[in-house]
Amino acid sequence: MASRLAAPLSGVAAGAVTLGVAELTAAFLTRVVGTEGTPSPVLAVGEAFVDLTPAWLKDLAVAAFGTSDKAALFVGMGLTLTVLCALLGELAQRRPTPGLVAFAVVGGVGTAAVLSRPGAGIVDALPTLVGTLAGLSVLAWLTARAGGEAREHGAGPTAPAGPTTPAGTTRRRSVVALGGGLTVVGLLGLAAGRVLTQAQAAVEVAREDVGRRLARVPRLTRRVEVPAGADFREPGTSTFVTPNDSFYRIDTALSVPQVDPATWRLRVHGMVDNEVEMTFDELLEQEMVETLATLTCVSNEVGGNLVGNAVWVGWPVRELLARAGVHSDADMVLSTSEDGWTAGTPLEVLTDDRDAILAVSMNGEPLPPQHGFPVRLVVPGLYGYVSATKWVVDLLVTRFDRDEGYWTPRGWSERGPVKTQSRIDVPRQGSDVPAGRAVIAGVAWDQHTGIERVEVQVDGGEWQEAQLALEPSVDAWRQWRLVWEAEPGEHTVVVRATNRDGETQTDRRQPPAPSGATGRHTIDVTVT
Ligand SMILES: Nc1nc2c(c(=O)[nH]1)N[C@H]1C(S)=C(S)[C@@H](COP(=O)(O)O)O[C@H]1N2
Ligand SMILES: [Mo]
Repeated sequence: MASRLAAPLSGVAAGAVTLGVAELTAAFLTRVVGTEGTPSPVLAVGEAFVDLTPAWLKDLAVAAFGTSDKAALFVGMGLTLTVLCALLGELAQRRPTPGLVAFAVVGGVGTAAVLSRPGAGIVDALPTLVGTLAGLSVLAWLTARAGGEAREHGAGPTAPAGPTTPAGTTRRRSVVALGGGLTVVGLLGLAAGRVLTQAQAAVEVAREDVGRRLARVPRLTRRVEVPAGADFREPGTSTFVTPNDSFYRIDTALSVPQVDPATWRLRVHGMVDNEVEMTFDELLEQEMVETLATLTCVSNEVGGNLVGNAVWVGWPVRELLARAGVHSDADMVLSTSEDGWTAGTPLEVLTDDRDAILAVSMNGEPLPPQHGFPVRLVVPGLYGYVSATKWVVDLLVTRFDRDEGYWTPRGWSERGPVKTQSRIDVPRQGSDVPAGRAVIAGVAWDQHTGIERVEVQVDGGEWQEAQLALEPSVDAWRQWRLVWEAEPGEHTVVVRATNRDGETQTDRRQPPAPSGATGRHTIDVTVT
């Protein structure tokens, strides 16, 4: 009796493994890679089915199942798929090749559903393809095990363990056990994948809601106006404000933390008079400021692109610390993210007059999930690793001799003030430049000190002062440009910046570790 189940169960196991592998891969795509479409075949097939359902049938379903119409849809899909897979298992047992082909066709239908979804790209098809391949292997393996060999050898007296022999029965029983086990594993994968993707979808909805609420933030004291003169718009250079989707991303999170603003809390504790706990709603009621700040990673190489400039909206951390009442012997705030990462920031930069903020918005929209939604720290003048905690949930007021941030025991400096830097954006390193009038341009930064002068040197000659763009904030980078009469031949171009304290960036080359790279960005170009 049990052995009768071998064939249908092989098909069902193959189906379950297909969906399990597909949903886990889909969760990886949505949460780690961040694709735009609907890479989940279960969701895509469900959505496509709803799209193809005539209106009257939809109305009927809603009338019959009410708000459970979606659950009913998925139950219906589940039953249909189970029956279909069982039949495919039977088919594969009798005629392996047509069985496997038919299974692949069903996988193809799932792939088509995924590709039919809005915003779908070719990568979105990957989970269904990988899943189908896994399912095909399971089907081929179980089918062969259950009796394929016997068929190949013919069921004569010499045939090893044919369908009717006792050995064949034993083997089919083992297929039932394996099939059952694989079905359970596949379904668990499916459930895990759905849970992971669902959290992401819920946060996307929450983020849209935050966007609507931010549009009417009641008390925004200062609004940033970026003057046109801050951006030379020189072709090939970075824009003054870095768009969110091209803003560099650095963090230790394998999958982007999904933090629901409704349950988000920020706790302030440690060396304070009163512990404070704050909800997201309470945070939005505070007097917000809008700031311009350039964020830099300590790992940025000279000339590198781990730097970006954005308009942020947030609440000054000093206000929150004042509310908590910081003890006079404290000198550090250890901020912790939802996923347990920490940064140790000197108390003084959080309490002086600079705009160190609990940011809720980046370039006019709620923080993108990968940049810390719903709340992150932005502290002008420090590298990100000691200040810019994304998904921040906890501020511990403490001392440097008691606590340390994530990167400190891993060989990076305890403190991370940014170093004066400048970068040549055009021409590119190694490029060909037509002879005649050319423009050399780029950016320079020394957050919270500001840039006073940028100079360019060609082939070891005189340092020539570059033209500077407007500087709407000393917390932001500054664009520069220089017109150059390029003469044919090989040329070396070097840039150096001087900050508003009159200090010129050093030419001494140092690697990023342990406290940020130094040296001057140098490029070689060929003028033709
Ligand atoms: N939670 C968390 N926040 C973090 C990090 C991290 O690993 N985890 N990395 C920091 C580092 S090293 C940098 S440079 C900035 C980068 O911020 P961005 O990804 O928004 O550009 O985030 C900081 N905040
Ligand atoms: Mo960083």
